[in-house]
Amino acid sequence: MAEKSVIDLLHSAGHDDGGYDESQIQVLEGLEAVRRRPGMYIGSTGPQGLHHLVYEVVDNSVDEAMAGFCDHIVVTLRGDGSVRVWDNGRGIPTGIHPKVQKPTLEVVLTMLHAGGKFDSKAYKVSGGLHGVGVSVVNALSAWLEAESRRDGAVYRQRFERGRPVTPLQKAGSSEATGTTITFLPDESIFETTAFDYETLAQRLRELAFLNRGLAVELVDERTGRTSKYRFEGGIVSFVQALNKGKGPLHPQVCYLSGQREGVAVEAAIQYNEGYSETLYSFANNIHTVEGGTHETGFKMALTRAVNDAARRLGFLKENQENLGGEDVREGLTAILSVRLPEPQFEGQTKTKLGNSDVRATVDTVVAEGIATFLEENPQAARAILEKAVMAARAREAARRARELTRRKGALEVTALPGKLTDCQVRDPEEAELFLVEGDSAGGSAKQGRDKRFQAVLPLRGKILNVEKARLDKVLGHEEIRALITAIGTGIGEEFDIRKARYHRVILMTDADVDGAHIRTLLLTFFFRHMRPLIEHGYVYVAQPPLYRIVPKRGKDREPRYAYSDAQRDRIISELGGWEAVETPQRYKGLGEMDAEQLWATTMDPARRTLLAVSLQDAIAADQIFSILMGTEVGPRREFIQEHAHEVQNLDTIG
Ligand code: 0RA
Repeated sequence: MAEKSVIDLLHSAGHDDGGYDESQIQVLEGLEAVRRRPGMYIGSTGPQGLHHLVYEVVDNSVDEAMAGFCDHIVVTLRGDGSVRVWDNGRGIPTGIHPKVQKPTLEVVLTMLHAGGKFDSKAYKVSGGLHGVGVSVVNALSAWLEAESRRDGAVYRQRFERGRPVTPLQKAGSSEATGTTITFLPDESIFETTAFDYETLAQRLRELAFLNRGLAVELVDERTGRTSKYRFEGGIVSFVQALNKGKGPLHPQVCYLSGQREGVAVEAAIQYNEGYSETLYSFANNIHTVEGGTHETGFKMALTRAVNDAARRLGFLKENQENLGGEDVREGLTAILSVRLPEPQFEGQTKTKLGNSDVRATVDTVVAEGIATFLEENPQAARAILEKAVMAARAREAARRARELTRRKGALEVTALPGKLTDCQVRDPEEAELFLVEGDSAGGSAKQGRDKRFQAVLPLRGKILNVEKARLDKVLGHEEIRALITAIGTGIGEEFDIRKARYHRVILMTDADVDGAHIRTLLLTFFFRHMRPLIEHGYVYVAQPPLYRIVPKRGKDREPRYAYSDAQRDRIISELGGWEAVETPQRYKGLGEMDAEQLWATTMDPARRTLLAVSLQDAIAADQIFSILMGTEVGPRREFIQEHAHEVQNLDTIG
């Protein structure tokens, strides 16, 4: 294989079998391979792939922090579109590499290395999208400048499209150590090169939570905005932040940690008064959205430890059944973080940990930690056990209720809700369901749609407050029942993705605060009760236009539609300025569009833009929702005051 790894080179310094020329060819072939098939290395060339460039560089700095040599990272978004990642680690080594006969810094930045067991760093990631190496970032950048502060000096080297354009040069002296990487993503490779502050801030905050004491800053020189994260409590602070506004059931967070067979395990647990489960797991700082062996071990240990305590303290009598896993996770907020030398990432999105021995290791550490916590905190133990016993009862009641409705449903002629205007095709792959806010927009959508493959379900009034309602109550709500029946998958334990009647479920709400609210409600519902629907990429948000602009004269009086203020201004200037157009119509709601306009702007697959909802979007919605609807008034007031000026931003997803 042409893409020989740097590890091989670093580890085989003794026996020379190639030399300068061969390694030079490898460099060029390696860079070309990355530029030819960027998706193979960073997942995509869309916004996600673009942001991965930053994560890749930051991961290297975090590795330095995990090794104990770095406690500060600064990411700067610069006015020219470039990004700078600064750290106070050891600095990239600059000495001549014995094998390649070039400075190690140049080797690190130009040679592909397979999956990152680079210089046997203990916890470097070996799968997934992270850990591909800074050389990939270099290959995909129009230019990159690397600076290393080490051994009393500052060294610099510049690259263009991955190739060195200067040699490594000493550029001054410095007593400090660390690395600064500045790069401009290549716009001939990426669909978009605009970095999103929120996206980066979210990930950097997560890294700060996962690495206790590490200071991580984000500076946006384009806007002057800055954020700084540093958590003395680490994942304990993470759990407290997640439970903010959700009414913690016990004041102390259960924190446990341990190391066995080369795997470091850390978990923080706190229950709240709500009914949903929030368990975020990480392996080597990567969010394992699809779970995996560490999560399985955690859940098994939690179930066993809670049942043991319930028996011991008399919450379960001898003749009573054990509490189920779902019962002991009702109202649970937990972070599980594991670190291991060679993680295997599997699953559709490579976010499922596959190392089979990790399950037992996590199980042992977690079971012991929870047992100790429950013994040492009897009040917390009582609150948790009471809640789990209640959950078991409610689940049993819900099961009976479901059985009743199922029997009733079987006798009815048609199971589909009356409000649903279905499409003709039966192939879910082709079929789309529009969830439309309000009856008048629902009417336009029904008229405007392509009835062959587009179905419409209008949603009216206030959809229930899913936050406060248990699953059995949620089921009792008519709007939600119609939604569940239309989608066809069922919910909760009985959810079956194969029964989905549509592979596109499209939220179509007004571009105002109420619309954003309904969207938040629906996303929260999907997140909590139909999560695989989001994970499979079946949930979308429609993008209705904000303006309609009609040219005054000329042959072409076709109306133009603008989806933002900036686009409105651009269109008007293209048409010849404000004189050349009628007063632009600002749409306040979907209801102002007639059927044809709705079709042309928002529903026609050839002309519309749909935003795919990611799990990250849904998690964000869930958090906004908890704060807006939660039982505690304090955080809600704070949130509204803090964000009142950003309502525009709240309205955009993706
Ligand atoms: C290679 C070896 C060592 C550290 C690094 C690279 C390194 C890379 C980056 C990228 C951004 N920040 C970074 N910090 C360090 C090990 C250092 C040693 O052994 O002295």
